[in-house]
Amino acid sequence: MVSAPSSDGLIYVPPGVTRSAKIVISGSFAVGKTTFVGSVSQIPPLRMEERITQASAGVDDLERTPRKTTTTVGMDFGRLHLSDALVLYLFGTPGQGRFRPMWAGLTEGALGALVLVDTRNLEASFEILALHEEQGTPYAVAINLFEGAPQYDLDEIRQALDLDPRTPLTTCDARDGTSSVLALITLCEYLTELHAPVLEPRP
Ligand SMILES: Nc1nc2c(ncn2[C@@H]2O[C@H](COP(=O)(O)OP(=O)(O)O)[C@@H](O)[C@H]2O)c(=O)[nH]1
Ligand SMILES: [Mg+2]
Repeated sequence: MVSAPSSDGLIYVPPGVTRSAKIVISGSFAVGKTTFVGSVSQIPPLRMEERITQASAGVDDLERTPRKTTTTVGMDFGRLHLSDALVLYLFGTPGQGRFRPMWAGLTEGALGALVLVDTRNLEASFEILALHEEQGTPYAVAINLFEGAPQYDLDEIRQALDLDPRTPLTTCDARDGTSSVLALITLCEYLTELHAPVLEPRP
């Protein structure tokens, strides 16, 4: 079902906005991508969710999130103003491999990606990280903290995911807007560093 923004509230981009960036929220199935986009978006998020049916039994792993009743079959879309002049457009990806053909389009033109990870299923993130590497999309990683999930030192997780030492690694609670915005800021700071002009020392 597609739910579009309602006609009230902050729908249009304010006139002072001069810069925008496309950011992708990615991660494996049921890691909290739709929840994340919903918690940070300042407009009612656009969602393309369908009810999970018997057809996904044995295909989509619902063991860790038994209350999950729908899954993203297109994308999530939200918008967030980081300042009066800068707006972020957030695109949440579907998690399952069968939606991979959509990836190229969804990530095209993205400045970077925030990869959500669940410590109960770290291996499921490998494919997503590899896809970003292949596409050359810079990314930061945020561990979405589920109750009862194993807790590891960030250094251990960095090692397990084989992350580059420069790749930012942080934690968040995707249900909490403030926590999610902090994770996005971690990504944006990294992207700013990547794009900062290298200052040559004066002769
Ligand atoms: N306990 C807990 N549940 C979460 C969190 N983030 C998402 N969920 C729940 O996990 C399920 C999957 O989240 P969803 O956003 O649909 O995952 P997606 O498949 O990555 O889009 C939903 O039932 C959410 O309510 C979190 O940080 N903590
Ligand atoms: Mg989703």
